[in-house]
Amino acid sequence: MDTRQTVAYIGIGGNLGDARATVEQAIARLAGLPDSRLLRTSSLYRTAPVDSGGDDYVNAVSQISTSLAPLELLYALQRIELDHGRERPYRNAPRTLDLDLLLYGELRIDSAELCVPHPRMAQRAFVLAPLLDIEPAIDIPGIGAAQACLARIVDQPISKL
Ligand code: A4P
Ligand code: MG
Repeated sequence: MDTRQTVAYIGIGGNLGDARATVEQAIARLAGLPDSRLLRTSSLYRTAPVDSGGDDYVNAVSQISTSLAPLELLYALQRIELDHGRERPYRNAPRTLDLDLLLYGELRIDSAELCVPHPRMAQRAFVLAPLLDIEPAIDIPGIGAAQACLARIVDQPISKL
């Protein structure tokens, strides 16, 4: 088994049903990921939908240390989504639970199944604000300081729960 540990960041979001409870359960599931350790989780945020409809979302970001390969981690996240009744009727549909692999160390991946850093994270306050809670000086590989990305965003209402 490859025991090298990589620090990865997971974006958590939901806007159907009791989204706060779902996000809290998802964080508990992240703590149980195989070959991984949950290091830190941001505050929870209430956020207005971006490119999406329905109720406000609850969003958070978790930092893990893992020896899972990126695709293994993605599949484990998709398993947790499915266990929360996630359906995918159309792109950006309201969802009980969305788990996105935001960052996997310094790695940059651009495949059909997986793009890391997550391609839209630098334009989204609901990702950047919780990420910066955990790691205020973090850089997004290929893009730059997350703090500078957040400073450029306007009109994405977000508040701590
Ligand atoms: N995929 C590729 N790269 C990744 C990655 N880094 N992490 C592929 C996760 N998945 C990745 O995702 C579609 C496919 O993307 C997957 O099969 C995987 O192979 P999905 O979760 O089924 O579909 P989606 O969520 O509709 O698309 P996506 O791209 O995850 O949407 P976004 O961009 O994440 O946007 N507004 C607020 N306020 N809060 C939110 O959380 N979320 C979205 C979803 C829109 N608006 C939002 C929020
Ligand atoms: Mg997703």
